Amino acid sequence: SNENPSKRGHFIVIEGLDRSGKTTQCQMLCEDIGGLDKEFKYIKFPDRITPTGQVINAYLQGEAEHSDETMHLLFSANRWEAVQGILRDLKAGHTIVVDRYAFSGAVYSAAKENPHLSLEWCWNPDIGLPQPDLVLFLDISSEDAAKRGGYGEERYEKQDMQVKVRTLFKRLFARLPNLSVKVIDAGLSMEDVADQIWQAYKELDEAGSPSEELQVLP
Ligand code: FDM
Repeated sequence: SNENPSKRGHFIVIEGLDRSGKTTQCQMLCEDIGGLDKEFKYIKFPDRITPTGQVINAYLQGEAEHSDETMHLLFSANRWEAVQGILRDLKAGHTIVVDRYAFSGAVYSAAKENPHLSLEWCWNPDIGLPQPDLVLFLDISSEDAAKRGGYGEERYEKQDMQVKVRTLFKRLFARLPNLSVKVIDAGLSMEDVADQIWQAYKELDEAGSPSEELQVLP
């Protein structure tokens, strides 16, 4: 149980391409955190349940068309509407594991064939969101990702898009020097990836509690 209930939880984000194993790894990490008798929450963006999330879901499934700019701002709003809950849970001492966040938000939009959506423009609406204590980037080549049973039917699950997304993730992380990013080779076995994630979690946990005051995305 929580030895010091006044300490806030850790805020951990897992990012990566489609088929990098993100969702499985989030689940495994949550199970391991729960196994330590610690409280945790799992969040996935986009959250397809909320009103913005329902529009996003219809768009991703090809059932609705909206401008690139509109969609970009809806993905961001879908995060902003979760902020109060995130802050409340962290304060209550719960660790939060997030499946995709502002980093996916910026790079998937910036990967589109639309000159208006520069990486900088795409990053802007997420400035000020709570900054994760740790970002785990599950890195995999688009070829290896595609070998895992092929991409699905959703809008962005195409190889040329995935190639651009991977390059943009690296460019974005390079622009955020104060962010703690750990790159993990997601081409390894599920167990090896999980081990590396667990190692990174323990380092974060043992480094003492994160600063009480959460940073925000710059
Ligand atoms: N995606 C995800 C975005 O384009 N912007 C965002 O802000 C987020 C969070 O939505 F192709 C893309 C990434 C992916 C699609 O994600 C759905 P999941 O993880 O497959 O549900």
